[in-house]
Amino acid sequence: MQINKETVQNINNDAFPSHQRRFNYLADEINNVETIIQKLIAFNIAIPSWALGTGGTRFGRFSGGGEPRSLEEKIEDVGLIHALNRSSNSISLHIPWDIPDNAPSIKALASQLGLHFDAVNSNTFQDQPNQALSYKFGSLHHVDKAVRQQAVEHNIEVIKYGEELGSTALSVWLADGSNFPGQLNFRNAFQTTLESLQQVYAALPDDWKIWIEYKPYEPNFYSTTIGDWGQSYLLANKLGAKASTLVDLGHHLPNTNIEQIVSLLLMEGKLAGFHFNDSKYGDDDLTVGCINPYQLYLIFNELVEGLDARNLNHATGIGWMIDASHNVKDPVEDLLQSVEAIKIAYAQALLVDQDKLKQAQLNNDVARAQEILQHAYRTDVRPLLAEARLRAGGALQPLEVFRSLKVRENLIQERGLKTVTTGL
Ligand code: LRH
Ligand code: MN
Ligand code: MN
Repeated sequence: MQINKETVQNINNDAFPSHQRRFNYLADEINNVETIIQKLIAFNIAIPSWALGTGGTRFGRFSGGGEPRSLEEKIEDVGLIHALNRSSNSISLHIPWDIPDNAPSIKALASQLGLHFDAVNSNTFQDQPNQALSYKFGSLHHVDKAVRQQAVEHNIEVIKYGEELGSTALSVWLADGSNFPGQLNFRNAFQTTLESLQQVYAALPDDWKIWIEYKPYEPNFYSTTIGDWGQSYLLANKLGAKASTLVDLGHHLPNTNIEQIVSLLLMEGKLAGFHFNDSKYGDDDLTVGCINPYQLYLIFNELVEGLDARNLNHATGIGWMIDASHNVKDPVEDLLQSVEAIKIAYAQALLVDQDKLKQAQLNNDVARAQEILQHAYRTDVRPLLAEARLRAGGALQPLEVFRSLKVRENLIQERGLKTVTTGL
């Protein structure tokens, strides 16, 4: 199924008068509204191929039906999301959950839908059928050199796939760690990880980057070899200019000040990008902004301030990606909500009067500084997002259009009710 522009426009016409009232009211209050809208139009967030189906938990999985059964169908689903929100123009593949064997036709399908390929992700946290050696005790840090070599070769293979598709970044997340005290020599594990990553780094094409994700626990519950941003940053520094640290919002211990981490990584030129999601307890992979939207906004405030300070373009140079998993919601609806939440946080951060904030900070005027931040956060910026979508040819109300066009019902007709997809 595809959604064409005319259909979306016709539905927009009905919603337009009420949108216009809301937009005019808000636009009156903002002096740089045009600049903000242009920034919102330019801002896209990559969709992970593994989030287009129902993930489930280790206790069970309840298929929602009509889920993509192949890479082509995953790309089609991202095409649907992008047709509705005009803010999801790329897909991030996870190999071997996705095997892009026929790159030219995969690329053609994507570009026909206005999509390109974001970072490619390697997978050395699971054993695959026909794999010679097991990752049960780790991959890039394994005590056995042969296992490390196998994992290095897998990463190099992923780069090759990515090159054929036009990706320019390899995203690496390792499950490597230990479950019990004494199981592992921390320094050896870190050192072997570095040496393995150096081999992968050496295979990166000139214009490529390697993004190193960290996570404090799970699936290992005593230690993780790249457990926090310090360990990732250390590796990225030792590797070189093409390496940087990827921040998955769910990969922190409770109450970690993520915005401060973001600000320092950005300052050091070592912020690779994000895996956006939200969580209450651990790596819950919930819809972005559903639990702690204020934290998300504070992260974007650091980004806006920090990127401006370094004169960087917000739309490029940093990996903006969702990493979520769905148990009870329609994956496409969930992803539409996540993209909306990210753009809301971005728009609110763009409203912050950075000059006044700096002044308040210099005066140690704590209440004023807090007021400035909270004023922007408490502004309902949704009409700005809707206006940006309208101008970009998307839907004023993406979720409503998804439902009114009965997209899921159509996908179930096409693909069946009991579908199994690869991924989380
Ligand atoms: C690990 C992780 C990592 C994987 C993805 C499937 O928790 O966040 O990014 O690649 O989940
Ligand atoms: Mn992640
Ligand atoms: Mn995760």
